[in-house]
Amino acid sequence: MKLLGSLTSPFVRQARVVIAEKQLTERIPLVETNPFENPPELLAANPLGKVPALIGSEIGTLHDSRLICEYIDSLNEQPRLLPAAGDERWRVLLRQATAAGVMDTAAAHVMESRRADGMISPQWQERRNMAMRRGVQAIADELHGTSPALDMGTIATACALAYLDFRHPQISWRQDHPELAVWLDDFAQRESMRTTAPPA
Ligand SMILES: N[C@@H](CCC(=O)N[C@@H](CS)C(=O)NCC(=O)O)C(=O)O
Repeated sequence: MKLLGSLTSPFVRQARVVIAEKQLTERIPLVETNPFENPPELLAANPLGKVPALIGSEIGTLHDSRLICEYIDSLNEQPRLLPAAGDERWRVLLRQATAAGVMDTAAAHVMESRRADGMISPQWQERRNMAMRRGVQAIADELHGTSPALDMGTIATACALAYLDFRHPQISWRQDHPELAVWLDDFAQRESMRTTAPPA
């Protein structure tokens, strides 16, 4: 198997962290892929032309980071990152969905800011800034006073917040949520996070 992805995408990082936590890095190496160059291998693997895409699974080619993460989680039990059933499964999935929404909004904001002069919409930029701030607020409220386990939700959350640090300093989320910043800084010490950090 191999994972097609870029070194800067938070969606790809989420899959890479899951792969690392499951000790599957040698079995599922990353093949650096820039989606904006439309490489034929990526277009064949994902009709949407986005990364990540997973090639060579026993059920064929997979795309979408959440689907890829769930498939990788099914490959072994060490550790299980998505509870199989019960309330905890829904809590983890909700946390993952909020983080995915922050990533979607953050990535769209980056794309908007790369448009030609005069084509950038300040209204959309502001709408996305507000959505990212509300997303972080929801994450902070949910994690407040807890010691969250390593799971699909916390991995997605860490990748989303780290992406805001990387691409969106204007959000200044650390000032508003110091407890969350402490949590991320601690989580970021994990080897899976250190080895997948975007290039400086
Ligand atoms: N929902 C997708 C989103 C993936 C995504 O948007 N990836 C970006 C990189 S951060 C991409 O490939 N963009 C290329 C494009 O939009 O054409 C997932 O979770 O995998």
